[in-house]
Amino acid sequence: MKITKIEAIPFTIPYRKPLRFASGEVTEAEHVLVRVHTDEGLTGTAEAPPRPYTYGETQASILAVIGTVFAPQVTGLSPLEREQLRVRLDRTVGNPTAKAALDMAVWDIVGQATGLPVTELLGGYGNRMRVAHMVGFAEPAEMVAEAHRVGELYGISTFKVKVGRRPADLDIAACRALREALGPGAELYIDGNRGWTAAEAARALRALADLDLQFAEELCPADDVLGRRWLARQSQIPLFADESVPTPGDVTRELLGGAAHGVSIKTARTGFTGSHRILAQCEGLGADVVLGNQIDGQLGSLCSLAFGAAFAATSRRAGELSNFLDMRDDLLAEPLQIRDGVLRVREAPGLGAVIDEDKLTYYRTD
Ligand code: MUC
Ligand code: MG
Repeated sequence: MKITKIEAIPFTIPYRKPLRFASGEVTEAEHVLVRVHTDEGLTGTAEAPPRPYTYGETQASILAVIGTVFAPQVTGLSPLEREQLRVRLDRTVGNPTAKAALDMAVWDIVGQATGLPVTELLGGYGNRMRVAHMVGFAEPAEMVAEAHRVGELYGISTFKVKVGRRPADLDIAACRALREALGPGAELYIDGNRGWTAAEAARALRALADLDLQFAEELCPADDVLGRRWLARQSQIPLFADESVPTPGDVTRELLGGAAHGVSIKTARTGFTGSHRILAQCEGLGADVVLGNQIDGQLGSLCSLAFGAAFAATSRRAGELSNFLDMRDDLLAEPLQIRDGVLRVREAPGLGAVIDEDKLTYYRTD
């Protein structure tokens, strides 16, 4: 089987309510649908979410790099030549979500060709993930109302609280209000998206010390090399690296440099192939992991779920799999359903992603 054509289709779906965090905000999903076609009639599907404030990619840059650089390099390869695919894509630096979407679409083809779900091909550990929900910036009472709503509707009891505002007092008040409202049974952790200096983060962590937070993600920028190490040495809870670890080399630097204790693995950033490598790297170094979310739509969340459920380490914690709930609509013909705080892997071969072609026609912007 040979790859014959790559399609990169821009689409825009509005959000019900914006998601706000320290490095930016999302008001509409301006993503790119990636389709990899083969000479045997199989088509692999994935999506790339542009995050200019995290990786420098835009919708236009993803279309350009796939259309002009990656498609010519990849066309003609067999979908089984995934290491060739990786090596060819890595001739270009950066562009993580464009590369990841191609990698995942190719895995989708391999699953369809073998008649097996991607989760089974990757690791086959389980068939479900507990779901964690991200609570974006708002007044504390609104953040509590959001957590209650999501808890009641979907049975979710793990929340990632966005922090990193200045001064930190509003975030501290929000975390305190969430803990009081949700009680001791809820799992809470925070994500600063690089919003604080190490000194601000240290003060905030002291003020939050009695809230039983599970861990804290990316409180200050990766370039604050000494500050992050200083913070990690004194923190009473583990510090997780997210946007500072787009590559295995970055993971090594953050973990061995003593700036982080754990890593957020995002399939939107490292695909299935790269995410598996980073997971093995973390296990080898004895570092914790969490399955993160790049503010994915349902297709991206389906990919995260397929990966997260495939391995014991990513299944241990709740995975961030609910950002799509903020979108007004989606491209998947059969929507993802979170029940009792859990998402179940599809049993279909590959990813089990069927695109609603009418919706694609409506939301595509090319
Ligand atoms: C997250 O975990 O940080 C927000 C920015 C980004 O790069 O990802 C999201 C969620
Ligand atoms: Mg993060």
